[in-house]
Amino acid sequence: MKRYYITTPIYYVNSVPHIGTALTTIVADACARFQKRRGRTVYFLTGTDENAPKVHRVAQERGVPTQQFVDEMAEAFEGAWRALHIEYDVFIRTTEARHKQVVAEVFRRLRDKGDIYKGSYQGWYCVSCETFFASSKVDESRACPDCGKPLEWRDEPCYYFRLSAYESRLKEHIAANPHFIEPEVRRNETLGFIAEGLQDIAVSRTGTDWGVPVPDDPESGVVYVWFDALLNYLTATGWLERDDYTDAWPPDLQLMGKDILPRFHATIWPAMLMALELPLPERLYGHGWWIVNKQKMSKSLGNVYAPLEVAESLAQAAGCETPYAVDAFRYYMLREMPTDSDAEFSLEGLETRYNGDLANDLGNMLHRTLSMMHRYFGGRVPDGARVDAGLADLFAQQAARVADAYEAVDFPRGLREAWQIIGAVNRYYDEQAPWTLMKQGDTTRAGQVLYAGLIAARLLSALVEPAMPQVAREIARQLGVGEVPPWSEASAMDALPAGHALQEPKPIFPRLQAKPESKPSPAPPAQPTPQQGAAPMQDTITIDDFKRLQIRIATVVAAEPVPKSTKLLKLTLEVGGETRTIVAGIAEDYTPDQIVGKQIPVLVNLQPALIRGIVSEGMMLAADVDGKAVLLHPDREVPSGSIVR
Ligand code: ME8
Repeated sequence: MKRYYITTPIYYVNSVPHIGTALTTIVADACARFQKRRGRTVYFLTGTDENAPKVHRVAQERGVPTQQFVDEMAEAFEGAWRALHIEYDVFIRTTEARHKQVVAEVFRRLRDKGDIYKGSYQGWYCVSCETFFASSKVDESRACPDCGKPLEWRDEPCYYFRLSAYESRLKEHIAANPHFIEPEVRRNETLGFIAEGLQDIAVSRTGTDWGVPVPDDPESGVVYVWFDALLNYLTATGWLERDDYTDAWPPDLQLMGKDILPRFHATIWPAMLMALELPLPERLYGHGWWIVNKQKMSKSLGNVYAPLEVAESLAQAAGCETPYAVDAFRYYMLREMPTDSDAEFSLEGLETRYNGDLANDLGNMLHRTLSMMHRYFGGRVPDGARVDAGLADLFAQQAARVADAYEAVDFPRGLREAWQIIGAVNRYYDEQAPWTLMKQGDTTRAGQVLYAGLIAARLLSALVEPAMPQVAREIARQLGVGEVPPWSEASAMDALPAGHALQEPKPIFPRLQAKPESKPSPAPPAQPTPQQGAAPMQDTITIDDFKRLQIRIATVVAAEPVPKSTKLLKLTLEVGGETRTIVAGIAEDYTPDQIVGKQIPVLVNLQPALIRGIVSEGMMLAADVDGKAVLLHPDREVPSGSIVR
C-alpha cells in the first residue's frame, strides 16, 4: 500500500539547527502526525546535505577532517530534532554510499539519453550559493545577485543538464495541477521564474574533491551539490535497491522555505524527474521566513535563535517541565507560522502565546474541569452525562475545520479553529455555572455541563497532538484515557462512560510571571487618546509604509465585557472566513449588544498582545471624538475580510 511520503529539505551541516530549519521540520512533523492520526501509514524523511563545498570549507577552517565533521554535525541535527519531539522515519545523509550510487546512476542515465551533455563554462560563480550566474545578471560590483558575496570568474569544461528542454512541460504541469505548488504566492513566483526562460544548468564542479565524483570522468570534478541533494528524496525510497520503492514514490508532500522553492524544488527537481521518466511529487509547499526585529536572521546581526535554548529558557522562566516547554515552542512555531508572507519571531510573542493560549485557555480549561469533577463527583464521570446537541455539533464542526486546515498545511488556521472549542466551553461554563447548579442541588445538570468540558478536552488532545505531542499525552493521562484518541474517534460524545475514573489535575503550563522590570500590560488597543483628533498631521510616511498595514472589514459575531475591567470588551470577529479575538477599549461607549453584528475596520497584522489574559489579535479602528470611540462602518454591507486601503 502507498505510504504518505513527507519530506523536509536536507539541511546543510555548516551550522547547527536554528528556528528557520526547526520551522520546516516541525511543520513536517505536525503534518506527519496529523496524517498518522487519520490512519495513514506515513513515511517521513529528513536529513543532512553534506557534500556542499561550503561544508568542506567550514570543516577545514576548524581543522577537523571533513568526514568527522559531518558525522558530528549530523548527530547534532538528529539530537536536536529528537529533543524537539520530531518523529521522522528516515534520516538520510548524502555521504551515504547508497545515495552516492543513486547520484552516479542518475547522472549516467541522463548523460546516456543526452539530457546531460559536456560543454564548457565561462562566467561568474558564487561559492557561497554554489551557483553560476550569467554575465547579464551580474553588475559592476561583481557581487552575487542572491547573497551579495563576491563572485569568482570561472572558465572550465563542465557538464550541463538540459533544463531548457523541460520548460513547456513544466508550465503545462503547473497549469494542470493547481495544488502542485502551494501556497498560491509560491506558485506565482515559480511561474514568474520560468517565464524568464530556462537555461541549461551546469551540474559539475571542479576545484574540489569533496562530493560525488562525476561518474566515469574523474577529471570533471564532482556533481553539483543541488543536483546531488535533490536526489536524496529518491534514494530514501530504495529506488535502485527494491522494485516496490513505489510504496513511497512519489512524495505526497514536500515542504521547504520559500527561498528554495521556485528554482530548485519547483523547476530543476521536477525537470530531473521528467528526464528520469518518474512521477512528480503531488504537492510542494513553501512557507515564508522568520524575521527577527524586522530583519533577516544572520550570524553577523546576532539574531539567530537556537530552538532548544529558547524552549529551555521558557521552561525555566515559567517553571514548566521541559517537554511541555518544547511543545509550547512547537505550538508557537505553528500558530505564528509564516505561510504566505514572512513573520516576526520574538520571545515576547512566544510568552504571549504561552500565557494566553496555553496557560489561560487550554491549561486552565483542563484544570478547572478536572478540579470541579474531583470536588463535586469524586473524580468519576457521573451517571446520565451527555453533551448538549448544540455543543456537540460545534465540537464536530470545529474538528472538521481543523482537519481541513491541517491538510492545507495552514496550522495557524487549524489551531485557531481548535481554540474555538475552548472558548465555547468557557462561555458554556459561564452561562450554565455548574458551581451554582451544585449549590442549588442540581447535580445531574452540573455533571452534564462538566462532562462537555471533559469531552472537549479529550477531543482537544487529538486536535493538538500534531503540534504538542507530549502535552496531548498528558491531557489524555489526566483524563484517564491512556491514549490520545485517533481522529476518527476523537469527536465521540459518549467516549467517557459513567464511573470512568479521572486522574488528579496537574497544571501543565504554570503561568509566566511578569519580570520585575517589565511594564504592566500594554495599553488596550483602540483606546483613544484625548486630543488625538486635534493633533496636527505630521511625519509623513511612504506608501510602502502604509501598505504594511493590513486593514480589513470584520463582522463582530460576539462581544462580552472583560472581567474586572470597565473599559474593555472582548470581541469575537469573523474576518474573511477566519475567526479572531481582539480586546477593544470601547466598553464605556458601547454595550456588547450595540456592537454585535456590526462591520468594523480592523488592523489585522498587528503583533498579538496579551491583554488581561486574553490574546488580542488585532486592533479595531474607530473615530476618536473627545476621547470617546465612535464606530466606523462601511457605507453598505461588504464581504467580511474586504481589504481597506
Ligand atoms: O537550503 N525562516 O539547506 P539549509 C524560515 N541544503 N525558514 C528558514 C529560515 C528562516 N529565517 N532560514 C532558513 C538548504 N530557513 C539545502 C536544501 S534540499 C534538497 C537541500 C529554511 O540548511 C529554508 O527556507 O540552508 C530551507 O527550507 C531550510 O531552512 C534551509 O536549510
